Amino acid sequence: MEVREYVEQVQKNLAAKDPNQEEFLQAVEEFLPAVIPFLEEHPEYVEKNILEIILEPERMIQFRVPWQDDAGNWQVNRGYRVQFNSALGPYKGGLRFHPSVNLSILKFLGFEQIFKNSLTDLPIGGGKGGSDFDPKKKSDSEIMRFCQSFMTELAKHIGPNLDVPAGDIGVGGREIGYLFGQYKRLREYDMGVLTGKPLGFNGSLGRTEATGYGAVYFVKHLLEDREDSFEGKKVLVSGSGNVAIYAIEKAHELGARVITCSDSNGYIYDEEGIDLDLLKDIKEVRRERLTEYVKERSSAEYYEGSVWEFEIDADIALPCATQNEIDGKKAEILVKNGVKVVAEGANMPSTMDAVKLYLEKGILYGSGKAANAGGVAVSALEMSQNSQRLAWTKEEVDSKLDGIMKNIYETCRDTAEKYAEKDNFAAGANIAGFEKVAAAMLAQGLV
Ligand code: NDP
Ligand code: 2IT
Repeated sequence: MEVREYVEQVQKNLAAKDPNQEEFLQAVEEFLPAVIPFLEEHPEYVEKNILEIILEPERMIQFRVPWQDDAGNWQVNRGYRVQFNSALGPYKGGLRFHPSVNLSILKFLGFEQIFKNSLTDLPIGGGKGGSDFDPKKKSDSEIMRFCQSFMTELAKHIGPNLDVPAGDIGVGGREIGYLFGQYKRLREYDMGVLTGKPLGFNGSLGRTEATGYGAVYFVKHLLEDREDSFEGKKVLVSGSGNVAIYAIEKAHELGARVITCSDSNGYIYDEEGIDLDLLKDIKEVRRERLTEYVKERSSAEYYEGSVWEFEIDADIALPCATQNEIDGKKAEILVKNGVKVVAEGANMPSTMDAVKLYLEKGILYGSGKAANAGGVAVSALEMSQNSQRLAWTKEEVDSKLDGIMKNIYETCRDTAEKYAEKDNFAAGANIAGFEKVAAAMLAQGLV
């Protein structure tokens, strides 16, 4: 059978099995065509039906999370962990707490995590988990009780050599702290069971910053390759959470001016550049909405809706909020705005139509599994430090992160040239990520 026919058949079989898993099907549809040229050179993988095997998570866990709110009412949420692939190491990937969480979203995230983790060249498999719990407007005690109940079940399924969760949307240092405390009560003080731990108890310096910094480092290396830099560039950022904040911080440090950030209600346009101290205070300390920002900053304007509908000249776009925030129409606005580089701090923020347009228009595009790999890479460095019972300095971690992002950029670039076309970094990421995982799976007997 022709490789293309095989790939189409695999896609059809999956769509028939999981017709309602829209996001998962989207992530697969973006991935599979990219690996065709690689498979054509490696027929042994097609003979062994590697694609259908890799699309099936090794294990999925779903559980009940009952918890009591401050008014004394009992509530219940769904908890999940998708243990997708352990060819390269223990399952590794974040936990997302957001009302939209379902199996489709977690399977898309877990699937992409396999190849992202492979690109880091560190010994980590792929997984993802979370809950449809909505952390907004919850008290600190409610968050704690929820985390304790969630971990009471999850603890049965994770461990430093089995599965090592971390944060994602709605899960940061506070939540990881509560989750860790509960794991410790139930099992033992095993610091390697979670990453993104607070600095006071075996977290890694630089993990909080890693995803945002990493996305900017990815672009930095891409620009350096063209004898260009961030200096003087105008940057559009979406989101105002962990990834967005540290992408803004590093972009400013490298001489750019970030003029937007957003949340799920609206966005800020700050012509003078985002005031990061104010943003951090509002989001990290006070945990308030972005509308607070304009009250305290005279150069800023607030608009409802999506930042990607904003018409303004800019050079670089860093989507750092959530999946499918940029569709074809919004991508057209980016093109009109004059954006030349899109690098994804978020996971799958661009729809297939948007990606198609980037490639058509020659926009340099770093897909999430390459551009946002810095977070999980520093998570893996946290695991190394925990195993050694040693803590590295912030400079050591940061220089390793920069090196890893450089390597990821170059791998995407070189693999694209070898198998796809020049500057198709997304294809390069898919192929290079897949190559290592597929080889390991084959060598391990396709288990
Ligand atoms: P946070 O919870 O810290 O922040 C999420 C941000 O995105 C908030 O500003 C939030 O706004 C916004 N957002 C969330 N959902 C939506 C939505 N449906 N529509 C519009 N805006 C939305 O999460 P992170 O910063 O950690 O994660 C952001 C993205 O980066 C996600 O795609 C995540 O998977 C990805 N990522 C995260 C990594 C990490 O280390 N944390 C690593 C790699 C990728 P609001 O407050 O209104 O909800
Ligand atoms: O999407 C991601 O890579 C993350 N949320 C980080 C995962 C991790 O294990 O640090």
